[in-house]
Amino acid sequence: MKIDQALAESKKVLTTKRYEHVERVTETAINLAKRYNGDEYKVGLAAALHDYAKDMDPHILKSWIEAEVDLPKDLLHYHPELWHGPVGSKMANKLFLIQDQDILGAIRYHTTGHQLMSLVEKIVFLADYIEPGRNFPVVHLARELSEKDLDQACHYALENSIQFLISKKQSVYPDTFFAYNALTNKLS
Ligand code: DGI
Ligand code: FE
Ligand code: FE
Ligand code: FE
Repeated sequence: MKIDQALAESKKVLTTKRYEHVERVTETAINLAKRYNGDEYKVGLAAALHDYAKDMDPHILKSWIEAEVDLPKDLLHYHPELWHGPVGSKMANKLFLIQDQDILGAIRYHTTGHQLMSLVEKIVFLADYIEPGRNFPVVHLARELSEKDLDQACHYALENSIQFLISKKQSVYPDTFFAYNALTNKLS
């Protein structure tokens, strides 16, 4: 599948606003791949499909999580916002026949991260966080870090996401802590 085809598929199922975010994430991810010697095709394709399931009915997402043996059922005890990545990766596999584990992992883990992130996974995770349409307070430093050190930038994004969720008295999915801890250890 070509990146343009993947973008066209996302356009079919997303609101205009969400689709424009996907276009910006794709461009941001390809630029990060150039900087960090990542596979431009893999990050571009994963970014083009990362929010494929974002605007779908939570009942549909729930039924995919229940049906897919290798999707963790504990997701159902966390916020429905966390469901579109894992389900989107399954849809990319079943509907578009994508089999590359790096691409599928980047879609699956783009919201939470996970313990052992590949280069492609880190790039898509970070691109989603820093794309030019984002305007939360700490995004500026995240963008600066993204030009210097991919691990530090991902670590900063994870740290701020955890702090943000806690400040809102929301739960934090364990994979987010595993991703944060792994990079904390790697960077210290
Ligand atoms: O799909 P996007 O809006 O582009 O971005 P995303 O998939 O990274 O994040 C979707 C939302 O999920 C965002 O508002 C923050 C929230 N989120 C991320 N990690 C967690 C979380 N929400 C909860 N409750 N727990 C988490 O661990
Ligand atoms: Fe998302
Ligand atoms: Fe994200
Ligand atoms: Fe996104």
